[in-house]
Amino acid sequence: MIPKLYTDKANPQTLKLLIAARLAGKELEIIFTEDEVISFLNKKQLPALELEPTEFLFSTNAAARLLLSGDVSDGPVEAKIDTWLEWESTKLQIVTNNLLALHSGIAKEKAVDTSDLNLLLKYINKKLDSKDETLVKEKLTVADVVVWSTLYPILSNDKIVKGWEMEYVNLFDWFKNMSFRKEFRDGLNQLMEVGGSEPKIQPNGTSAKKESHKDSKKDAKSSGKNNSSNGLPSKPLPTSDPDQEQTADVAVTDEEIAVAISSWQNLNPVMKCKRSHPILPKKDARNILITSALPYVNNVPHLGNIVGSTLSADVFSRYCRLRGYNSLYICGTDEYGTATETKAIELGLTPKQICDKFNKIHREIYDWFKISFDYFGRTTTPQQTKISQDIFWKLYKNGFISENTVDQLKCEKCDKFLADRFVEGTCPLCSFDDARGDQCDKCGKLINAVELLQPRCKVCSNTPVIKSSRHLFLDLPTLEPNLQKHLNEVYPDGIWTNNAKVITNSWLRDGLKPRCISRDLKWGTPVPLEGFTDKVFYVWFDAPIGYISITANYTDKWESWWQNSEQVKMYNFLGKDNVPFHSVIFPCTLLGTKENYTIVDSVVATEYLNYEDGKFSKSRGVGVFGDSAKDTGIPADIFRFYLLYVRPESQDTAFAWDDFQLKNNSELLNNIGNFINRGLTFVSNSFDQTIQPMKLEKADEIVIGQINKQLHIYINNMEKAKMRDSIRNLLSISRLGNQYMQSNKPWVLVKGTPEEKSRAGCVVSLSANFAALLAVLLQPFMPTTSETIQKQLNMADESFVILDNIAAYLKPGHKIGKPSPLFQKLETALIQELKKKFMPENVADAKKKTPPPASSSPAPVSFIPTGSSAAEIEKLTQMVTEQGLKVRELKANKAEKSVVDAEVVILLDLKRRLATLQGIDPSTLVGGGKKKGKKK
Ligand code: B3M
Ligand code: ZN
Repeated sequence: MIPKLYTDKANPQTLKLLIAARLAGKELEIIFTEDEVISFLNKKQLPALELEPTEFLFSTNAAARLLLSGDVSDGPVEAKIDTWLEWESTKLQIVTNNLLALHSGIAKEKAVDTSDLNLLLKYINKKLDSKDETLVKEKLTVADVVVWSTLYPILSNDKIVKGWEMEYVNLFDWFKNMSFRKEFRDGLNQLMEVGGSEPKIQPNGTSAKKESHKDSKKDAKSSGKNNSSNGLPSKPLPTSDPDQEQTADVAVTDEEIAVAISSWQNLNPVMKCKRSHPILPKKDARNILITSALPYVNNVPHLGNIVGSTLSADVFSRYCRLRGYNSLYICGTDEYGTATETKAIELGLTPKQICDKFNKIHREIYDWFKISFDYFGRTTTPQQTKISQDIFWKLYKNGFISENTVDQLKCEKCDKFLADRFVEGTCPLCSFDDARGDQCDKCGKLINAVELLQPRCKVCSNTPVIKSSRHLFLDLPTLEPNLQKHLNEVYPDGIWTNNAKVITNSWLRDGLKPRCISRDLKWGTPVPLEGFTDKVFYVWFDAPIGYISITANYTDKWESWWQNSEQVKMYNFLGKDNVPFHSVIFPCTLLGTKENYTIVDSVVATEYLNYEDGKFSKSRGVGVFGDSAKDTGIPADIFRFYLLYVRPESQDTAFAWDDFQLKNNSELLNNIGNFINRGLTFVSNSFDQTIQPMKLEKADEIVIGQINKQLHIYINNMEKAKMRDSIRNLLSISRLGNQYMQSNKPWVLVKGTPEEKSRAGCVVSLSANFAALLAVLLQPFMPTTSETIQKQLNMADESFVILDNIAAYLKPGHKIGKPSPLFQKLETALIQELKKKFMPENVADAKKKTPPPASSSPAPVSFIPTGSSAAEIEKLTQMVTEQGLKVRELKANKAEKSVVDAEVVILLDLKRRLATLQGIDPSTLVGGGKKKGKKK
């Protein structure tokens, strides 16, 4: 039978079961029994879970665990879960129940003693690491469900929780993380439904009527009323995932409002420090050195590469600048090594030509994406040779370099030592004859290339011979204690994503081994030691030194950044596969010099971004690569926004076109775009483009308080490089703004009495100010859009700054510029075409089913901002020409029809846009490429 859950009104214990069932994907039949006992029981004990007829479970912890039992864990995990469950039922529940009873009974003025609870909260906070997402490491378990459910009534009640967020940072991080989970929110909604009348979180996509403006007083009243039985406050959570919630309620206390109003009235947003190159560390400043992994020159980066390193670092770096920190963002191409040599052979170019070619490609891509490096260099420079060799000599003189003989396969025909991936052969274990140089794909055995039977050179199929070669090794085992000491120092204050810590710790747990740092290659930094001068440094020894040499090419005072560990904090942004080189090997290299090198303080690593249901693949043409993103005609800002919205922070995520379209149309167009444009148009049309006096009423003060609270959370998230969360905070601010406009109806007021008209002036001027705040907060994510808003608001550059609290950016009397729409709708036709274009295999399948797109398909969106200029026309003309060429080339090469069609749709769209700009009726255009009406 489907288990039956008997429950009464809004019982937090029931919440555990509702969430557990959702997590387990199990169905429950819910039976609401107001105050009746279950017939055959002689006392009321709810909730109760009836598993089989008359077989009841009354312990909610046991029941929750049972529901989740599909999820079997190993012994140690089970033991930890036990400990949490017991702690929750014997300690936490007792304290929270008492507290809630007291809180609903006691007069408002009297403060309730929370010291018992504080001890317990402190305990959880201590148990959680700053990067832990769950109570039992690395896994969501019933412990999270149970503890969260019991804490929910307390932690979501702002009357009780005051300033605790700052005190129990880890606890609140965990609490909010859980609150973002769909199962938790849905469980909560269901509980509210059982509880009856209270406002509930809107499920995704419904158009249920929203209350236009909810102030904190109203919240307090309603929760007081409904709290009698269990004290479960029924307001939405303090931070919200817009996926789940379409209203933007933020409860604020009177104190929070007071702080916000005072800063609103007194703060003057002015940027104090001006940036001028070269940027050097300053005494008493927050000196932040930011790097993003140096991309190899054998490939064009795809959207996953971009979000993981350069884009993430860019957002952080832009944020630092807006906060007035003294930051420097360094990157460049990683040009040495086998990968470059191989690419050169493939393209018939010299390695140097490859480097030049790809350095340029990378630059252009990052330019287009508006990645604002302070300096973008490359590793093949004299500085690199000098600094790498210098570091090597220091390691050598300090005794951290040893020598050893290594057996390697050499292809005599190619005159090359073969890296593992250049050999194939027969597996020595299972005799599979297509084993790779590092692993057999049939039996899974890890192979040392020299063990392969009948090895073949992958390039020429010749049989390589075993040659021994002397190599240099970095003595990581001896350096390990120094590294451990450094990590212990930087872990607590730095930003170490969970994956960065887990990977680093697992290297240390296994014990470090000596690492070979030389290679028998030509394309690299020469090893300067006698006897090894025919070799180069291993690219992973050399590449991170690139950060230093690139800085040295930026400023000859590079040591002030790199040999200044007291004053400089270094943040590395990268994908998780690069973690050990940044957290173990490079730090050991620098520690081994025994000089005052700046060693990483923060490793911010992303998980992987997938493309739709699979992986990006250049060879199969799957996914959007940096150079093709711009050919879509969609502005870089939209890509930036979406990539950061789905940034793979704690798990792999995916770039999906349907979702991309949805987020553009809902969050950008309907939320932010709508809010900003509405407010500004009002100021423009009804108030002569002039900001009006703002005499704050209670409703204004509340919304300022609410927005200030979101600003705090935004800053807090950004400081931890949780960009994905920050985006949600700024979307909440916009939602609050929309609600504020909606409930104050300036369009009605403006037609009323003089007082009403001046009230309208206040409302729209406040909204314009919120737009100004949004412009600033949006800048790290969408720099071009931010600049457009800045222009529309006519905001001075030096007022573009993020302060600790909200401020009035636009004062009464300020004249704004000319508003125009910020975003364009993404039409389904275009999205469908792009899907096909970037998923060739599917094109083949789809071709059979769907008729090819004709020129009559709905007009794809125009992304050229309204208001034409000669420059835009020129740009579009060029795009039309290029796209036309592309189509002709495809046709000439007899490309598949659907591929050609996809490009034709883009061509037509470009032509249509050009026609619009030139004032020609686009419907008069003929089909792309078809020589209709044109005679030769
Ligand atoms: N070039 C690997 C990569 O592009 C490598 C990073 C070097 S960071 C110093 O993924
Ligand atoms: Zn060969």
